[in-house]
Amino acid sequence: LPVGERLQRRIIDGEAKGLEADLDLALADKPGLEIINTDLLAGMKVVGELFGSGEMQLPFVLQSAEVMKTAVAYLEPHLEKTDSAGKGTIVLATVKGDVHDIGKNLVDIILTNNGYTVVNLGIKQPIGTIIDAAVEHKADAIGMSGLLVKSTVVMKENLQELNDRGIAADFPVFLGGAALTRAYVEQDLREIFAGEVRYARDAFEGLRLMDALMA
Ligand code: B1M
Repeated sequence: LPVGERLQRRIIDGEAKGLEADLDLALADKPGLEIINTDLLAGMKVVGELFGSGEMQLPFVLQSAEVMKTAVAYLEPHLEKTDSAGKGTIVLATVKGDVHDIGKNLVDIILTNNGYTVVNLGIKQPIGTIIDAAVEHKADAIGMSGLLVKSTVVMKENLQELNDRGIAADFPVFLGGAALTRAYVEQDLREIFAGEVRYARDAFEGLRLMDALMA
């Protein structure tokens, strides 16, 4: 198999043995970010499909996720970085009840490499903790991630909490994760939120939103 397909296979099979050698081979051919966006994410997509159709059990999904994380960590030093720093601060979290963090951590890497300070709170974060961190760090924005359908409801409640505390206008909110749609965020949620809320389809849209905000 060509190395790209081999990497995809490693994610699907949760096979970490020989991973770094394959990543080195792939790096000789294309930039780290492209390896993540093509080969690795293609593998995770298949994992999601197999899990969704009942052909793959949860412990194997977890193994795949671990290999994905190992691969991203290995590639991180090879990712393009800008020299600029201190462009702005974002508090980032996976919302309450949700453990999915691979996408959130990609957003962290991309923003950090592009000069932003990211306060990454981790997974299953209640809105109170997110708000406290945003206030403490004088954040320019709050980013919430969530992959479960129920997380879309949590995000709505979180926006309502920002409204209720009278601080919606202080923190523009960016939302991302597989269960969201642009219409849900930028129509339904925008209607109930007293501040600015935007949808980010992927980590790069997250970066574009931060760049636009800080411009
Ligand atoms: Co879970 N899981 N999972 N899972 N899992 C999904 C989300 C699911 C769609 C799978 C499926 O059924 N096909 C399904 C949700 C269904 C639903 O809600 N309707 C599901 C389920 C059901 C569950 C459990 C409930 C299973 C169970 O226990 N029975 C459980 C949930 C536990 C919980 O959260 N309370 C669970 C657990 C797990 C694992 C722990 C095994 C593992 C997560 C490991 C980890 O993250 N550390 C896992 C995985 C790996 C997945 C799938 C297969 C892959 C997710 C992933 O990492 N994708 C996933 C299938 C899918 O998404 N289709 C699935 C790669 C990642 C890079 O993409 O996170 O979408 P993503 O990020 C993207 C964009 O969304 C965006 O940028 C990234 C790309 O650049 N983005 C942002 C994300 N956040 C952003 C924030 C931003 C901007 C952009 O700004 C703030």
